Amino acid sequence: MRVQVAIVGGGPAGHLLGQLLYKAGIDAVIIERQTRDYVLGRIRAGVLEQVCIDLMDEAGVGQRMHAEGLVHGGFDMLFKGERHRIDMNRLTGGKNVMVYGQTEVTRDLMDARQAAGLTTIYEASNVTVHDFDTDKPRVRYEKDGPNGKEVHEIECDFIAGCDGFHGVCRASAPRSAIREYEKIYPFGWLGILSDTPPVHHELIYANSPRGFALCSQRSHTRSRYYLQVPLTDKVEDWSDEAFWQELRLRLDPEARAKLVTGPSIEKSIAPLRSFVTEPMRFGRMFLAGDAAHIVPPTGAKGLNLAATDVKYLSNALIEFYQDKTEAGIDNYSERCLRRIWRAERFSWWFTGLMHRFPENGEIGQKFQEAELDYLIHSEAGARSVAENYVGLPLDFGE
Ligand code: RFL
Ligand code: PHB
Repeated sequence: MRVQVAIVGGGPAGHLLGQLLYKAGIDAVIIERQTRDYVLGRIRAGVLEQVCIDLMDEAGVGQRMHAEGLVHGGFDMLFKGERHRIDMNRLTGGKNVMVYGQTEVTRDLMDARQAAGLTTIYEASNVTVHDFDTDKPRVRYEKDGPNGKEVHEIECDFIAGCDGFHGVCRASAPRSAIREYEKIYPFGWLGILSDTPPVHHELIYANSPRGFALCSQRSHTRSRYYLQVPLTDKVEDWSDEAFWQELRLRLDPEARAKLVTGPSIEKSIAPLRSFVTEPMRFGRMFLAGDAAHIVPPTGAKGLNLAATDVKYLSNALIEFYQDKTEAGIDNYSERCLRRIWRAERFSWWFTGLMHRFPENGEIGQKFQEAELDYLIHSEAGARSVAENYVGLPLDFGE
């Protein structure tokens, strides 16, 4: 098979790129290790920034998102037993975010791809990338045949590494050309999804003496909650009842009274990490999304960053094919990384503000409380949180 762009990874980044390239008449194939159902079964992001909403529209898949997504103009921060609202909409001059799950984003993109008759190769095993230091890169994978091990090869002009943190593309970049920055946090997030009405119409980020908690949602009838837990905890050790009990203890009396509990339909623990790869281009292979960077989920930035990488990459590829210029390609890494570091900084800072760090002692906690007090009671402080939470525009700083 020969295509212009071989996209490794069929998560939200790979699928959005596929759709934006298709709209521009560029021929691409997606090679995904898992099945479609497996990809859709991963419960992850829930909050879309305006730039991500705009990109869904540009990709022609925004219809269901606008019908079912919930527009939020603010969120609550809970500390010392009291809730304080960050009025994002007012503080940013009218900007909002949208609650619409990553699963739904991916499903809409997959459906559009299928309707357009575009090729996605699911269950491709042993994917390898080759010759991206030449102008004839290749992607190989195994599938079909007597034991599923028949080798297939795709020739292309470019490889897009949209294969997430554990993917093959970043791992194949020459070690001498890559620099990685990493911070691992000493706790994880235990998440639960349940078909119960959300405890509040907006999100609640809670800093409690028992650890961080987040009350999020997917719809008026489906809730998503998270608890800060030690990395040593196992998901099997947490019964639904134990989860709800602990969540109640981390909320304020009003939320505690309103909380509706029910059986979990998904429960998992995610470790928290800050991670950035520099650069994001190696010859004719580009990294985008979680393949290049990870943020702790506190700032709700991961999916949004993946979407903006993809926008910059599709623009660069469109310029290459239509205007015969490599300027966008040459600029890709630098352009993405500036935005990425801004989101990394915010996500790291917000994580530090909201979680318990026993190793920082009582004074660490006092500093945290003082900072929260400042942010809530200073217009400038609250605006800084709001501005970062709603996200940067695509052309920021230009
Ligand atoms: P993904 O989603 O990991 O998709 C990568 C795809 O590549 C496939 N793959 C391979 N395919 C072929 N060959 C290989 N060798 C392959 N190796 C891997 C995988 O099967 C997969 O299908 O990366 P992508 O597309 O870059 O998307 C990134 C987002 O998934 C991620 O940043 C967000 O989920 C992060 N995130 C959040 N982001 C937000 O913007 N807002 C949020 O509210 C938010 N909440 C969250 C989150 C992530 C969380 N977890 C579990 C880490 C909440 C949580 C709990
Ligand atoms: C979610 O709904 O999964 C979610 C929302 C906000 C975050 C992280 C995750 O900051």
